[in-house]
Amino acid sequence: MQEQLKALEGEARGEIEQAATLEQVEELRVRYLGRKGKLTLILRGMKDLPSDERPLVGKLGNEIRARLEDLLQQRRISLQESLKRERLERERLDVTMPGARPRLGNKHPLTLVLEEIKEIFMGLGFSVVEGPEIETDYYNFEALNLPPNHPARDMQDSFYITEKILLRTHTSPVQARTMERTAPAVPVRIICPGKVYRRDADSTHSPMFHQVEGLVVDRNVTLAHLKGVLTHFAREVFGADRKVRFRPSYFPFTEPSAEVDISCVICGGRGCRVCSHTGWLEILGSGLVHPRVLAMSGYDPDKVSGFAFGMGVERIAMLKYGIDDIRLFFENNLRFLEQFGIG
Ligand code: 2NM
Repeated sequence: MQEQLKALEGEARGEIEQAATLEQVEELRVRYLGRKGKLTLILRGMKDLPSDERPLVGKLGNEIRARLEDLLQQRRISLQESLKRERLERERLDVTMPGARPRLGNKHPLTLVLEEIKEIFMGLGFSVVEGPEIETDYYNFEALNLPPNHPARDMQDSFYITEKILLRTHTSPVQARTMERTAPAVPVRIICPGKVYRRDADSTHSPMFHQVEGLVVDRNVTLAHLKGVLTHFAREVFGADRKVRFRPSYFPFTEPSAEVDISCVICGGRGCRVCSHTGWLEILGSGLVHPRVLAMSGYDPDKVSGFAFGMGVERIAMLKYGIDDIRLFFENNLRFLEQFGIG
């Protein structure tokens, strides 16, 4: 029986040393030391031994059990350690590796054009003034001499919130508010950039778009000042070799009024599809501030005069960059947006 026990220990040692997983170690524990295991099975035979041999065999059995349990535990520890080592090796992280650089973005084309416009006028002594996008009909229409029958006053053409409140259709109300605050003091030299809203949508009109309007009020302001400032502006944005033309027009808030055209950026004035074979491109509207507008804002039109102008930022950007659909500005398509300047 002692021989049997020693043989069993040898067999178990061999197998435990070969065990390659924790599951196999557990299987071996059950097979050798479990309640129905091989050691238990052999020790059951003790009842047939002479009583003086039993203590010795019992002691040997206990010793073998203790040694095998020890061996199983060592095997478990060494397997756990090698598993841990493998996992650490697999998940090894080189903390000296350079990080993933986030892609540097670029400014929206409208931001670039807006910044350029502001720089030009700031260089001429204008300040930038902003105001509310939600306006009263007084500042959006009445203070600007827009007659009650003007199409912009129609529900069909503007976004009304109540009978008296609407989304501004131009940034002129900021200028009316500024004149009202400043009068009778002069000079006023401001540009007013911002979002404006009109019920209109096609390839050249968006229900929200951006405007920059400008205003100068001072003593003895004339059409010559208007022409000088706007010619300088047109040539700064579109090139020093542009021809600039002032074409008579009509706005309720200016008298006289003029559209400002530049020689076509595509054909140079010979005529092409972009300029509808006229050789000219309209870039903005302008005029001398109507005496009634000055008077409503608190100025004496016999003492001061002014000129004003307004342009669509999207239109300027489309002409400058050769963009043929205004919706491209608002679709967040990176293939479009990434084509314009950096930083
Ligand atoms: C334009 C064209 C002409 C304009 C007039 C005024 C104000 F407030 F002084 F009356 N602000 N902007 C103006 C004049 C705007 O946009 C095409």
